[in-house]
Amino acid sequence: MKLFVYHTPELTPKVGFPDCAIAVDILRATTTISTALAAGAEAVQVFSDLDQLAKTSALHPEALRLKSAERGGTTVDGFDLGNSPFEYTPEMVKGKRIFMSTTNGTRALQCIQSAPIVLAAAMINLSSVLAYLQKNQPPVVWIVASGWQGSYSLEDTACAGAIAAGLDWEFGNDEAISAKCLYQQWSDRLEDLFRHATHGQRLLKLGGDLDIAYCASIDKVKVLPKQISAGVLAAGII
Ligand code: 3SL
Repeated sequence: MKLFVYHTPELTPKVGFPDCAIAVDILRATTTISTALAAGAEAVQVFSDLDQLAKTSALHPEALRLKSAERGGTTVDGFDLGNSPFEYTPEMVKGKRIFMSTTNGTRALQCIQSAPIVLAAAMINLSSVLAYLQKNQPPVVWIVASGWQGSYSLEDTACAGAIAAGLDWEFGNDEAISAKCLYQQWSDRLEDLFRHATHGQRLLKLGGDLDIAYCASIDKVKVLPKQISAGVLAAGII
């Protein structure tokens, strides 16, 4: 089994998809998607484009849909939800489909949606992702970090490293080795690391202190966000 890590969607190869591709956007999209599915959302459907989101969600029964959009860390006007995982309570999301667009995370998911297996990983569902990979042993796995508007992000790489550290697999590229080293260096201080990161700093300015603590916590939920059709993630079997 071989593990590759890519720091941004832009750095991810556009051809030759792996057996399994995993999107990571710790702050906060993949943490929020995991939270929503663990809280009983029917599915999360991701979009990079807000007009497309509006058109597709309009075809879904109104009582069973929620529209969620974040840009620059804040909720987009006119949407039901932003990107804080604390908004995705069972009372709010149970049985609903969430039509979601975020600055970077949903772009990472869209960039890998042609892979045969697509997962979303976060620290809060780390063991679920590891259990799936250990059980199914996909020969080639890519972890695609969302980064921030095309540049590297510390927190996504740390999560990629946590996955690498939990598997005894061959490394496919240097990024995978460095991600594992980063995680091992900070594994007992992940919340501190996330607060140092540029996106952590941005979220702190927006009042996201509790979000960072939650996003840094390991195994809060037992859920595996898995793509069931292009861009649609539901809770998969672990
Ligand atoms: O970039 C993203 O997709 C978001 O997760 C960013 S934020 O944490 O909601 O600001």
